[in-house]
Amino acid sequence: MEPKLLTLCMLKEGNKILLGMKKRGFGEGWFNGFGGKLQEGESLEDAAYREMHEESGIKVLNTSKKGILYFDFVDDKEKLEVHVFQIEEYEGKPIESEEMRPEWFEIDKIPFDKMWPDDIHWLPMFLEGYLFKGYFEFNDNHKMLSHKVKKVDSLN
Ligand code: 8OG
Repeated sequence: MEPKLLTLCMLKEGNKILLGMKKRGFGEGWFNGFGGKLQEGESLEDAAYREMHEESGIKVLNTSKKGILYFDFVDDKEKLEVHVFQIEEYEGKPIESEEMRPEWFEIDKIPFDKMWPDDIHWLPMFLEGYLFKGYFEFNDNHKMLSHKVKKVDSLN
């Protein structure tokens, strides 16, 4: 089965990172970056800009892609491919949306215990500026069964 394509936008500024408490749906109750599934005909970049704006009020002006996360949900055989973008330039201030409550965190106070369990394996690489690819297996209860993350020279 073809993986579903999703985006994830991370906004880091100085020693802070903007995360959102997901108020509903997939990942509810956890902090995360901002993003979601591609709509019909959308590019990854288009989807990243749209989702960031819808979920946080931030208007993205420029991004760079930093990583790809591959998820295999072994129980229902669903596969996800999440493209992780760093926001390089933006306008506006974060505002709460129906889906997300944004909050700035200091880098050394990232609430990994309230985030997807794979994040602790790749977010530090992102924060250090590396390009990375991650491979994860999950079961239906959002339990991580295996993980592998590597630094890469290119994302192609
Ligand atoms: O459209 P929806 O809100 O369901 O999109 C899910 C968002 O969550 C999307 O931005 C991709 C992101 N996401 C996953 N799995 C994981 C994960 O394991 N860790 C993180 N940090 N984000 C994830 O779908």
